[in-house]
Amino acid sequence: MQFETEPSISDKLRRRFLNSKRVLVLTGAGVSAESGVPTFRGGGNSAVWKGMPFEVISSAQVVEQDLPAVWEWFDYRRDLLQVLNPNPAHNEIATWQDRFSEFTLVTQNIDGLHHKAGSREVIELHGSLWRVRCVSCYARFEILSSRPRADACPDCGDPVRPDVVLFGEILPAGAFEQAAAAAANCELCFVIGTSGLVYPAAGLPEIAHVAGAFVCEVNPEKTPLSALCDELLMGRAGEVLPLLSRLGSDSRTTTGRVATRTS
Ligand code: BJW
Repeated sequence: MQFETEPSISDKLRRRFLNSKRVLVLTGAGVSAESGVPTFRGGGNSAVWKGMPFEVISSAQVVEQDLPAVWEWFDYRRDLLQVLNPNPAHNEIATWQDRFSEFTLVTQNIDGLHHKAGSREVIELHGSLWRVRCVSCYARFEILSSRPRADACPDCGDPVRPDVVLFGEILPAGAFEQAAAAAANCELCFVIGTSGLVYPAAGLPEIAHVAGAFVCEVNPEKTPLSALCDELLMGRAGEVLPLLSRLGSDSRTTTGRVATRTS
């Protein structure tokens, strides 16, 4: 889909953006799309690996049955990522941590691009492609690009696996609870580049909405979460988010195409 005009930003969102202190951002694969990272549900064949859809290769069952195949898939993706860089959306979000006094960034992404853009204290709900964990003692280790990845746990010698959360697996201890507490406490919540299909992450905007926050979705497509949002900024994150930071220096609202619901 082409967006030839900038999405408009309502006065309500503008006021919230300029005055809120407690802000939560939830990101998904779409925030990294403009960096060249394939999305999961964006169509095409990008999420198919040797004929296996990602729901199969990224499942707890395959880790148990064929760990080498899982490593092949994750090593391949890490090699692709090594040369990719944050885009204007990651960079914009990184500036927000100093703009709002209580800022929480929650991501479903495992690509590490928020960190690379300078974001600190990112809640990574689905783990990281840049870490391994031991299948037995659960020790975690960073993967350094300068060294070959470890096959065995340096502590106990058992095999290691990617430190990511696959379908049917539980999230890292405390991660969702911390994100849910921030969602329940925020005044403004951005939902950026996620299809809103995978739980429990997709439950966070609803927690924020029920607690009275203004919820704004940034996505070129509508999602199942759109209906609960107060405002939809329909466009690519790397183009839309920089418009928000310009609000402080521009008292006008922008005009153009947007689907806006006021509450
Ligand atoms: C742009 C853009 C641009 C494009 N700018 N936007 C409640 C109800 C039903 C089921 C469940 C439930 N609770 C739990 C479940 C089960 C399951 C689940 O949710 N299933 C559903 C699919 C039905 N959840 C789990 O299993 C979770 N575990 C769990 O709940 O544990 C407790 C439990 C255990 C056992 C039984 C029951 C409960 C774990 C979920 C782990 C998800 N893992 C993955 C793989 C990670 C590793 C890997 O990378 O291989 O995480 S799946 C995949 O989906 C990945 C993503 O993080 C996740 C979300 O995808 P995301 O980010 O939304 O991306 P896409 O591609 O779907 O969407 C991209 C969006 O961007 C689109 O909307 C585009 O339009 C947009 N876009 N370009 C802005 N430029």
